[in-house]
Amino acid sequence: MKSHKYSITMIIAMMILFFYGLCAQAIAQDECIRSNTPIIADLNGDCRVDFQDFVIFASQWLDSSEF
Ligand SMILES: [Ca+2]
Repeated sequence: MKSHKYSITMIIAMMILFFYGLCAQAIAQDECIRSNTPIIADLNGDCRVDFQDFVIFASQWLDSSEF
């Protein structure tokens, strides 16, 4: 019989952590919008720090106004 790499308990725990993360992110985004408090790493101003912000960061990596 083939053994499973992950137990069902581990899979359920990972799912709970994933959905907890989604809820925490939604709460933080609501607080950002409600209080109009910017998040430093939120480069496009949508109250979420995600891959879109990373793309902006990476596209300007090593850019300089000195040249
Ligand atoms: Ca953003």
